[in-house]
Amino acid sequence: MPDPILYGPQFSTYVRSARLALEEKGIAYRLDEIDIFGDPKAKVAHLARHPFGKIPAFEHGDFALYETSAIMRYVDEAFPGPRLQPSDAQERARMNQVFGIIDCYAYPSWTTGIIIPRFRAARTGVAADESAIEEVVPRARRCVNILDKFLNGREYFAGEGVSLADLHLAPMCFYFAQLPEGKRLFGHAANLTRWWTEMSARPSLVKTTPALTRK
Ligand SMILES: N[C@@H](CCC(=O)N[C@@H](CS)C(=O)NCC(=O)O)C(=O)O
Repeated sequence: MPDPILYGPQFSTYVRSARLALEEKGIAYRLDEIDIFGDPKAKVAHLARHPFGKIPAFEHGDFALYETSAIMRYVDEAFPGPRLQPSDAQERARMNQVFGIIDCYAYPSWTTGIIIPRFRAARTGVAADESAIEEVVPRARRCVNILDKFLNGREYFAGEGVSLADLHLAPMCFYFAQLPEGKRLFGHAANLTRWWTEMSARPSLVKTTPALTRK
């Protein structure tokens, strides 16, 4: 079987989540940084891999997959290496719950509501819509507080070691913790701050640090 291929630019949080699973398992893979944001032809061609036009997409031989959580679970289950999902049913349920929180509540508030407008403003020089950002802050705060509570008295979100939940959340924290809103909210979340400090030092995170940083 050939090495798996992950499609998507390195700066994408979802692409990085899938990469982190591959890195933590110690799997050789190829990252194909298709430019769906800058190249209209690449965007159209990508629809053959992902009918919703999102990133990442994944291939392992003739097996093709999209949706980050499915890719991460497949990577954990199909390859040797450290297990990234707890065997205990309740711990695994907690991991799955954190996935739901990330995808349904944290991504829309942190990433769509704050990270993307702030980074776009830094790149283009056009001011962000501050009132739109302020409006989303309470939802972003709720996510921070809930995730912080989950880490009360424990090192990782689920199980004894790092799990897919930690690896899915970390890429978003990389961007959010650089921004004024993220700094402010993380300032009231000691568990999440401690967790993020430890996660950001892991070799898999260091190796996949996005080239895109805020000017
Ligand atoms: N449900 C998808 C969401 C992936 C997603 O939203 N990816 C973003 C980048 S981080 C994307 O493709 N954005 C491009 C767009 O929305 O056009 C998954 O879990 O993989």
